[in-house]
Amino acid sequence: MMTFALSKGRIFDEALPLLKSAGISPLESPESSRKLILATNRPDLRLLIVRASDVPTYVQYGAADLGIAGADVLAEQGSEGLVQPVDLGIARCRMSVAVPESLDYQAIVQRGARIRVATKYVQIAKAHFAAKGMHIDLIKLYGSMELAPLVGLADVIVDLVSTGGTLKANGLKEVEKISEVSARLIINQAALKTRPEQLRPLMESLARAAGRG
Ligand code: PRT
Ligand code: MG
Repeated sequence: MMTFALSKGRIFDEALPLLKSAGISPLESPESSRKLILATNRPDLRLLIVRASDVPTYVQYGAADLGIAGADVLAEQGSEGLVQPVDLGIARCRMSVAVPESLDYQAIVQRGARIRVATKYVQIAKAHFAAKGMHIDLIKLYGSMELAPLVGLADVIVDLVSTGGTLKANGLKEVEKISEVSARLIINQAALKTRPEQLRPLMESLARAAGRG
């Protein structure tokens, strides 16, 4: 049996066509079912539905053999014990710095002022501002980062942007792109070593489905 971890919402929705072209169909949808383990048309493959940020953990500990995780999650949490053989090219967005429309970010950078940064991505933000030689105070949030600058909790945020609609709706602007983000296939390194005959064909058919085989 192979166990495949993924999150519902955008990752599941965009992974579904790839799974289909790799010959995998879940027997139920995670949106309509409350089950967290979903059977598929393949008796040797089941899906685990977990939080997006928990996918690497399930795969690292071997509770799942493989999974799909955003590059943002992997960069933030590390990827020890994982191989990342395929960029699936789905759930694309970018990690960016954003500030209120009225704020002159470049002037603040040039002045070398200390800024307050609100984000869910503490490690990514630390590395980004350290590389720029900027001194920051980090405020860890778990969501709705866009609110923080509007109420004086922070000067800037680090968050994912895709259409830019959320920033715009909240009077914010993107001032720096930190990285491009897309979802990756991740596989437990030990499982791939001990059961290559099981995991490699699945990995290869997903790579082909993603146009990367
Ligand atoms: O919701 P939960 O706490 O369970 O976890 P999650 O929010 O991490 O999960 P989910 O399903 O929302 O996101 C899963 C993955 O999708 C992320 O880890 C990213 O790799 C990827 N992804 C792609 C995105 C976006 N695009 C995205 N736009 N994740 C989040 N967003 C959010 C962003 O944080 C911001 O609030 O959408 C908003 C911006 O969107 P635009 O279109 O208004 O710019
Ligand atoms: Mg979310």
